[in-house]
Amino acid sequence: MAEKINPVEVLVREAKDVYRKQFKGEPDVAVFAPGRVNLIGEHTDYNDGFVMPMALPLVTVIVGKKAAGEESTVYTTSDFKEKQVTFAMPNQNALIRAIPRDGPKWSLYIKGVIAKYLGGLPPAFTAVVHSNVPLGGGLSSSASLEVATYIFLDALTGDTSVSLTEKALACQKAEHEYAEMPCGIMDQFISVMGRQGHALLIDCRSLTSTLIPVADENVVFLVINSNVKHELTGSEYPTRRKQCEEAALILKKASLRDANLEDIQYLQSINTDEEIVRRARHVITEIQRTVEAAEMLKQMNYHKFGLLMTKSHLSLKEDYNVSCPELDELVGLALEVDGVLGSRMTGGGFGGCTVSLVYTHVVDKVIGHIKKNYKGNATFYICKPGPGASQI
Ligand code: GAF
Repeated sequence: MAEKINPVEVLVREAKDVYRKQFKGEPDVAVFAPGRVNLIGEHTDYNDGFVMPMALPLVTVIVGKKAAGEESTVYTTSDFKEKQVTFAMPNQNALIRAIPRDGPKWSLYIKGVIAKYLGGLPPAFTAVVHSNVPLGGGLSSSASLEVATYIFLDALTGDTSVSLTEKALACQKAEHEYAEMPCGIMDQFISVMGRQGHALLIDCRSLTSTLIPVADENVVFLVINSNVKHELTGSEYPTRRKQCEEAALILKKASLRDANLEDIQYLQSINTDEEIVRRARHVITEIQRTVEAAEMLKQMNYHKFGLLMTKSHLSLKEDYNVSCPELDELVGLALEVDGVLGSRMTGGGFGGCTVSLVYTHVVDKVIGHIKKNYKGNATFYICKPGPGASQI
């Protein structure tokens, strides 16, 4: 009843078939980069806090090869109106390595990464992009496209000089400047650094991370796509970032990472805008929950881990106001089933997915219960942590 997730090899085979049709040749490079589900630590990355995502077995694949001349052509198998773009590559003589920010939105992620690539001047190429990460579903389809592009360029240039962290930062810059989304570092970082069978606790201040095994067959993470996307994400995300910066400024802290619960009392005592106080309270408590949750996962204390997930959802709903009726409904329905240890929205919010920690033996029951009662049309993914991006 859950979606069947095709292995990377199948996606690569499909992408190669499309390439042969589109470009009448044989691609000689194939790469993939995963989407992610964030288990806990939401809206904390741009506050220098902790996050704990895992890489998904849902991935973006790019196949292709170098092309003669100075123009690259990319074809996407995703269901977009404009499926193919051709654009001039930056050339040796260009003072600034910029590519015009035009064309369909999906192409901006690719152009942005070419512009921010750190491994030398990339050659022109032809490529096919093929992905099974649901678009706009809060599972980082865009970061997986950026990171896949970066790894694809590495394969073309042969560069090995750039660290994984620098690659993630370059992809984040691409998203800031080309997609104009002021995201944190979580999505690009996990797509680059993910490890099979592990969640990753990321310290978004020091950009260091700790792998935590998730290998117990008795539990699974069930990702449920609400299949709704409210158009608020674009405008509300930068607003949340500004509100957090405002709270930190009032508290004279470098970021909310440095604040604690006493600071919330202080904000209240000086009559700070009530919304700002709630935003700060979410971030401060979420950072604490994430650190505690990492410890619980290490100890395989799923009961406490699940409770922290559910608390995280409530905080995102009540204090951060980034949930929506569909996500609340999915979390509520999941928690009605015995054997569901915790449930929360995941990603930026206003639609997209929830993630629930579920005993393996009840997962079909949870899916059945939600199919029967959810007012919308949900999609289900039973997810084990997959590997980070690489060439195949
Ligand atoms: C989006 C952003 F891209 C991430 O950086 C992160 O802030 C997330 O929303 C919320 O936790 O996915």
